[in-house]
Amino acid sequence: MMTPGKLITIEGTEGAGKSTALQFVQDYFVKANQAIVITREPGGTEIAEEIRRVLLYSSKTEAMQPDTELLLMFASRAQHIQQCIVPALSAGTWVVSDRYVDASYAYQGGGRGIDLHKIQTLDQLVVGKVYPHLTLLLDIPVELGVLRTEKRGLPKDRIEQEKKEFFERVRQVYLERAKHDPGRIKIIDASLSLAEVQAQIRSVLDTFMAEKS
Ligand code: T5A
Repeated sequence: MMTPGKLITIEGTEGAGKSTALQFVQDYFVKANQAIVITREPGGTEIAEEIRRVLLYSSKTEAMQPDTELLLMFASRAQHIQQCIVPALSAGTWVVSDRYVDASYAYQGGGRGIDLHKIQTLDQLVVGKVYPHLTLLLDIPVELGVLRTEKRGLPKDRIEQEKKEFFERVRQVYLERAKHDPGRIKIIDASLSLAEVQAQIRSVLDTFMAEKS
């Protein structure tokens, strides 16, 4: 019987360097001859990407309600899991996702202040057992992350326009989740130089690969 693939997720606050880390992780697995699918949330399939556009770039002037945001995140996740993640894992392919369910706890729970039980209910309903085997949490002081995104000079999406306090709460929830699940969530100090960040990621992946083989 085919050995199911592993699900690896990358998380962090804005400008922590997830996209940059993702490229490194992809190169790592190519060198290791490990077949992977790279994906992201919200998004990752055609329909989930449509939901992403509503979530991040809707041009409507009315404010999106926190519950709407939460449900759309999980709607896009349901599509992503069933259309992309589960088929890949079942075929023995590893999946690396730029954000996943921890982001809903951090952003909708921490940032927006939505009750934890609501998120847990959706988590059980939508994610169930399709939980990451490994999560790289790129941790960075909020101000430094913002500075990095500003340097990049791209327009801000709806969530990126939130205040510093919002992202402080997001960061705290991520760190709390890492504290409660240290076996899965590995904190990477993302405030360091690119080479140092990559060295930390390599070390975590080396350990993960050794444990899985
Ligand atoms: N969301 C998502 C929720 O609210 N709930 C959910 O459930 C989910 C799944 C998605 C948004 O949706 C929210 C969270 C987000 O707000 P996204 O596509 O994940 O958005 O994008 P962002 O989080 O906004 O990510 P960014 O693209 O802004 O930042 P990255 O990818 O973390 O950062 P990156 O790699 O582009 O790096 C930023 C800059 O820093 C430089 C890079 O070159 C780049 O210019 N950099 C470094 N500079 C110095 N030293 C280093 N070590 C560096 N690493 C990178």
